[in-house]
Amino acid sequence: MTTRRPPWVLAGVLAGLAGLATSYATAMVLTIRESPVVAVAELVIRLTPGPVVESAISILGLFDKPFLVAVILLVLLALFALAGMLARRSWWAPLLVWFPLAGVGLVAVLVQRGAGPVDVLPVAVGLVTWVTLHSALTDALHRGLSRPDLESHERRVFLVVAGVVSVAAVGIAVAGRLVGAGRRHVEVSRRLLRIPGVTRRQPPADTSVGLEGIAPWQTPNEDFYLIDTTIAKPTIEPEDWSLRIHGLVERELTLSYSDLVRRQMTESWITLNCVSNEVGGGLVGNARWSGVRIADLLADLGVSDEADCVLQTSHDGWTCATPLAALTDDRDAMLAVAMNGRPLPIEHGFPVRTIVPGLYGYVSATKWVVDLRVSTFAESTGYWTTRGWSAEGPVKIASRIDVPRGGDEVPAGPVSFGGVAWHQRTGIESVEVQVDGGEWTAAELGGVPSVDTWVQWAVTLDVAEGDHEVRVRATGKDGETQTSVVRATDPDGATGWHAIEFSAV
Ligand SMILES: Nc1nc2c(c(=O)[nH]1)N[C@H]1C(S)=C(S)[C@@H](COP(=O)(O)O)O[C@H]1N2
Ligand SMILES: [Mo]
Repeated sequence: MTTRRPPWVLAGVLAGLAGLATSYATAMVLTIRESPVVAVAELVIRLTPGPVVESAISILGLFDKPFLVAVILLVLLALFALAGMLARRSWWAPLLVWFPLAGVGLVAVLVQRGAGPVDVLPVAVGLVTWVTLHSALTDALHRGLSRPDLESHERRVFLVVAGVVSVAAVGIAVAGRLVGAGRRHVEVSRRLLRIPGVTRRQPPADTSVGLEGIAPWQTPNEDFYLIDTTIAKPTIEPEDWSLRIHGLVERELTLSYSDLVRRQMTESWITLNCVSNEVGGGLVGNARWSGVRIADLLADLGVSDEADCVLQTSHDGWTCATPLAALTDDRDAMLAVAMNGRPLPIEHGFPVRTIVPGLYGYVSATKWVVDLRVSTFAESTGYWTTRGWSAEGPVKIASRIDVPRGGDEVPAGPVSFGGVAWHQRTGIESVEVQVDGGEWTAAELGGVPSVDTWVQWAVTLDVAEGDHEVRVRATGKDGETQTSVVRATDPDGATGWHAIEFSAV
């Protein structure tokens, strides 16, 4: 067997580059994200200690990320070459490169915010391309080398195949970029959008109780929970969006985006909840939403007395039926165009979504909304209600402990407890905590601009050395105290008191 290395290195590198090309093209066409290589760069940044990142940025300026991506590409090239050389020895040795690398890629795409199954595809497609081509090219080398007389012929064939693979890889990457350009352009449109009447505002100062570790009263867009059933997020240019309002109305209406934003803008702090939120869970957030009140729109259209709900449909075909009363009473139920003073992020429903204070998202908060049909519950059911969830979804009173975290060790003596509580449409009257089944103590409450947001709470209690359990319960302004009865999220929201264990030392 000849020991010439270059053909093996070339085979490995070509197969690897082809895999990178198909992986890049898949990411461009099917997702709104960058390629898995960029995901790996972001993971590296996340795992690198802050001071190191800062000094890298200060040395490299704005080029820190391109530099890191270039380093990762060089490492990949070396690994592709290594896999090629390993194939010279045995068929299985390249597995030692393929699988760890695929594993790193998978972890990197899956830890991205709001990652779903579609984000795995670029890694999978890239791996399959790489492994298939790698095997084909190195098989050809094995065959050629076992017949030395044919070497020059085999060599020519090999070089031709190598050339074709390189051209095809570049072609696939460029095509992916072009096909994906349309959906990517939406992010540019979104960033450039200035919506009249949308303002950015700090939360009122008194909303914070000033205890470190509690969820901030205003949830930043990039930390807001994400729930939807879509595989690839809809990407809709504002000028391509329209909303049809029809059904049991005297006259129907179709609104364009510019029709919508020309109307009176309402801005309101509203907490959004998922019915699947477990007691103590994080599927809840509070933001300042800007949009057009649905009650005003419907009032102009003459809603029939028979109607009791509005069936909402999103661009991706998701539906929900919302009680008409919640859309026509005095609450700020709106077609929202902005979240915390910025155009809605794509994953939160750009360009328009519905927000209804006091109802769980699954019956009200349609992202990418395109159709509102005024109807009756007898006639209309939504995506989750046909799957056994309750037709009406008022948000239940709830409270959560954010500090200390479960399992924390704190110094014995005065210990600060804090968290959030909410009872939308009603408001929170009091929050109490109890350590080890002892007395309930009332917490101090932060301020709130309306009954539709959560409230921060904090209290300091003396705690002796040892292991402890702390529980929390809230009471609404209607005098209703949160029930201790534990119920699952299915079919209409969890109940029970949040409790955590901690030790004082
Ligand atoms: N188009 C669409 N809208 C949707 C959903 C969905 O699956 N598809 N899920 C709903 C649910 S269950 C919730 S809790 C909220 C979550 O909104 P967020 O992802 O902006 O936090 O969106 C609602 N709107
Ligand atoms: Mo939800």
